[in-house]
Amino acid sequence: MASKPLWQKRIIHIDMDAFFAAIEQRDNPDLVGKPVIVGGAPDSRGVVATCSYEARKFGIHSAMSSAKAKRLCPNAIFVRSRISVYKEDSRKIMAILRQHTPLVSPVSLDEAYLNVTKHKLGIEDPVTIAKLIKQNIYAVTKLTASAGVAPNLFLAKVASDMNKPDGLTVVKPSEVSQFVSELPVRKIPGVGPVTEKQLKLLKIETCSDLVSKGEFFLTQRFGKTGRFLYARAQGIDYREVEPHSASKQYSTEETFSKDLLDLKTMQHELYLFSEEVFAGLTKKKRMGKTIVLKVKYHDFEVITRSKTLSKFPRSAEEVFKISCDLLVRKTKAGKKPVRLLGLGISNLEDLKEDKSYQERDLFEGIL
Ligand code: TTP
Ligand code: MG
Repeated sequence: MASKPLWQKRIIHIDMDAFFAAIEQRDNPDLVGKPVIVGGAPDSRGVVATCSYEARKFGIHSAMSSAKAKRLCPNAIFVRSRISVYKEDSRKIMAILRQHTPLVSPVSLDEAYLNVTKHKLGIEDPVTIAKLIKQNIYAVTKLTASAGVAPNLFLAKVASDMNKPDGLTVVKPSEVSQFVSELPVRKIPGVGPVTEKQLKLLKIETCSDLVSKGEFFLTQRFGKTGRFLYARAQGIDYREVEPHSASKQYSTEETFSKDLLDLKTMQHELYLFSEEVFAGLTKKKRMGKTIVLKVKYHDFEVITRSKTLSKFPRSAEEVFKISCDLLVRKTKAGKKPVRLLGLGISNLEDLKEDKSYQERDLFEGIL
């Protein structure tokens, strides 16, 4: 087949459309065609988990406060999350993906990467495979998915987002340069509003602008991130689809019924979170060296602060101490009211595969 040498690596990224909201519309025909918001009630302090495409026309999006969403669209129908139902659909979707290749890496409930370079049934054309997957998913769940087909994970992810809902976007190896050239920097996963703003000050708006600045300039300015941006801007991504990296972070968070100003109360919350996260991971026989603290202030500014240790944390107390240190030294907690606190451990690894940890565990009798 002529296309074979071109497609050295065939990656598909699948992302379900308006996942939670689409499930609610599927399960309740009265909601079809209407602005549906899944998440907290509008008279609570909750937020929008997601909303139907009909609601998005009003400017509503994930993480917006439900109260604001209600102001933007007074006729919107608010529905509470039914996580167990969404998890069951997710399980079915991931099982469908694994019918095509064992190399499936779920990123969240509704999103996964597949490496289909060697397809289980020998299908060579990745576009045919993506079409089949979308059909399979619809047949089983009655939900639509968007797919991106590309020679690497980055390009596949950007592509899947381009023609939502029910999209299928292909970036052939020969089209990579053209595809990235006019791509806004904000489309690079990892570039948020802050980085976007910094880049804009330097007159960098597209991937072409990044490339023309050169690697030296970008690394001088942004360190490791500069190198990362320079690679992505050329469409380069050497990451592999790792089937076991289902969850890279284990975390918990809470939106408080009243904003917190008192550090002691926040530390108490972090103590409970540390116990939950450490015990949860220990039970799963997984652990990570990066402790991540998330703070959302009363004005909805969200920050994350993290610390990476040289060894796995040994106890919930250790996680607690690090999170308190981050809270006190790296956030405005105590000075600015806090609406939400979250704590996670990331860069997770299987403990079974890490001998040093097992040895230390046995020695210290942790598990
Ligand atoms: P997304 O894939 O980001 O969003 P989506 O599937 O609703 O819409 P899109 O068509 O743009 O892909 O997230 C998947 C689900 O994760 C989403 O349905 C709800 C949940 N979610 C939250 O609960 N909170 C959030 O902030 C986000 C972004 C998603
Ligand atoms: Mg989605």
